[in-house]
Amino acid sequence: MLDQNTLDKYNPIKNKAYQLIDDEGIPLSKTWQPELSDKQILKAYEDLLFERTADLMAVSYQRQGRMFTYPPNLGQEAIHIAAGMITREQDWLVPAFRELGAWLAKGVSLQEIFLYFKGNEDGSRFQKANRMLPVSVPIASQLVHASGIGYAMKYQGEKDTAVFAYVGDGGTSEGDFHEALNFAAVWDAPVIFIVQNNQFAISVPLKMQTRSINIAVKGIAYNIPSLLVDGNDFFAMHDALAYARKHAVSGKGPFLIEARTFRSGAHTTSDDPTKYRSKEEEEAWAQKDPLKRLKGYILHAGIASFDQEEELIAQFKKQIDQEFEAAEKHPEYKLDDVFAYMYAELPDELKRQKNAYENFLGGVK
Ligand SMILES: Cc1ncc(C[n+]2csc(CCOP(=O)(O)OP(=O)(O)O)c2C)c(N)n1
Ligand SMILES: [Mg+2]
Repeated sequence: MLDQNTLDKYNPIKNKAYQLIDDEGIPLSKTWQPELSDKQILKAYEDLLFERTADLMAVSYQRQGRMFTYPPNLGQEAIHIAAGMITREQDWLVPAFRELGAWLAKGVSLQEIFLYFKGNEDGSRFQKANRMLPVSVPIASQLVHASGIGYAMKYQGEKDTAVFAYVGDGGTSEGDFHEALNFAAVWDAPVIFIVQNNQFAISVPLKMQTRSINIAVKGIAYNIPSLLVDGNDFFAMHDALAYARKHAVSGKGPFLIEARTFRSGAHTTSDDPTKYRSKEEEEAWAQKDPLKRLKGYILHAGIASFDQEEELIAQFKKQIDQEFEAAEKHPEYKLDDVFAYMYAELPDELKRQKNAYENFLGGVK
């Protein structure tokens, strides 16, 4: 488990990422032992594999014209599975839009996720997930909500409750990021800011996003304990998040984790990354793939042999297909619903927009 000494050793100003296993999954220290049981580690691996399978299938549903859009999670799964294991029922999850495994762990169904990306707002009406906000597309806007929720939890005297708030590297250039950090720090709000630094904001590389040596140093400026972590190292992420939650719920205020990772897929299904990044860069990061590394550790530690992996993937695919088919059978929402809930009587301008849209759809409601 992380401690203050380790935090000092990894002061973000030193620009060294906290890491426990190498690219092959071999522990960097001979004396290090995971704090998780073999069973928990294997479960984490299967969750990671499930997220990857569902994510790849989501891209293929979109390619088949069965879903409008989708932001791939490929390569970032260790962050989501580790965070899912640390997040408790009573904790809040404040998402951006690229944390699939963390949403599933909170109790969101794949059917809801597919509905959302099919453009049906029922996908945001989570039936089981407790204390989770809907996906936030306006970049970084969710962070001010997260700090507000953290403040409210503290004000209401809720114990043992933290807010897990996600943002991308690009989002750290938004004013909302800085306002949220400042507010949470000043009010000791129990917020864990998880910055998924996947090296790109659509086509803008990190070096054009900031002159800071990393993103974690920005937390230090607000006097928020902050740690740069190898986001493709499941164990390092689990350790950092466990520490961050302990810190937040102890009343010491927020914590920031910069999870250094790589968006191995496209930004969304409307993007073509070959236009702005090189094969070499993609291949270098493929060596650090989180699934490959966790599998390497499991083999090295003799926990499992993976003889049944193909069967497991086939079973996952069947389950994912069933969820997608259920989303396809879900009633479509009506155009009226888009306009219905804000006003008792629709203002003229919205009447005009609704009319124009009805005409555009050729009278289809
Ligand atoms: C306020 C705002 N500006 C611009 C956009 C368009 N946009 C959508 S995603 C994105 C890039 C986000 O990059 P990052 O924060 O690194 O997250 P990532 O997509 O890499 O996970 C932009 C600019 C938006 N959704 N909201
Ligand atoms: Mg990014």
